[in-house]
Amino acid sequence: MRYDPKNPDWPERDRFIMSKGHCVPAQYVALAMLGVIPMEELPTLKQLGSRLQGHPAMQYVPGIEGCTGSLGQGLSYANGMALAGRIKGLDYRVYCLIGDGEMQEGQVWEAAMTSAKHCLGSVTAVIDANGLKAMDETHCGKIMEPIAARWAAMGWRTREIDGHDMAQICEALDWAKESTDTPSVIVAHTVKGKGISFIENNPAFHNAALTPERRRMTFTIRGPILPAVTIVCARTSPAAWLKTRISLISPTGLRSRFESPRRVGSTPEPSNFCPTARNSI
Ligand SMILES: Cc1ncc(C[n+]2csc(CCOP(=O)(O)OP(=O)(O)O)c2C)c(N)n1
Ligand SMILES: [Mg+2]
Repeated sequence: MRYDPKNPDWPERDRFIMSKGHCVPAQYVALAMLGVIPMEELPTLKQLGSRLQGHPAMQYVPGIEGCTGSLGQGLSYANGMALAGRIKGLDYRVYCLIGDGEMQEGQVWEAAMTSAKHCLGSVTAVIDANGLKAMDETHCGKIMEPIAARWAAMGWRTREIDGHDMAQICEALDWAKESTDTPSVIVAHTVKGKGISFIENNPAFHNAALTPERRRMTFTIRGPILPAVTIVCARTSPAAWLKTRISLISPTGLRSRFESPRRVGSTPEPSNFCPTARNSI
């Protein structure tokens, strides 16, 4: 993305909309690694009085471009920004991360048709296709497959990738940038909770705090996390990268600071609403 961390309001910056607003903690970490917000602020996540709330609040946090969290709205934001850029003669790009469960909101499809109708080549949607939503498998609400074919039918360029493979992610983002008049969608196949054995693919951990016992369990950071940190931060600020890497590796580092006492609570039972729910722990 074209972005200057020292000037988050730069009119020509690329925009990112976290349409699946509940994932904003990941964005806070990215903004902290870029130096837009202080790293020390991260442990205040979701605490009363903190500006780092559980859903994005653009009025409080620099680098947040829209107040999302009510699912389904982000692509409409992105379209508006792309049209504004066209009217103002600015060539920035707009990226929008959408959940596969979120796609069950009709507004997503209205917005997708709008992007294509207005030839918004500056818009890139990324679908987090993890097969899960809040309590069950995504298909328990409505069948969303085949995701890429549906977007293609509405006039989008499509690409499917392994969302945990950083090389594929970078390649797909470069591919999206080539477009001038057709919006692009990257369907990223992912595993929810990737990297933490008892959370992976387990709907019970959607927004669940960890019990003290589970907090004591050993976490294994694997998969794309450290490579992702390496690529993103080495491209921007090597110093921030080093600081974050030390923090992630350290037992008293970022991960444990995230688990503040206020967030400890009971872990809900997995839902049995969907007969095929992957609810084993
Ligand atoms: C309009 C709206 N309805 C319901 C919710 C509650 N909600 C929060 S996250 C979520 C699940 C979304 O699933 P998905 O988009 O697949 O995201 P994932 O769980 O995979 O991160 C739901 C239903 C919401 N935030 N907004
Ligand atoms: Mg999902």
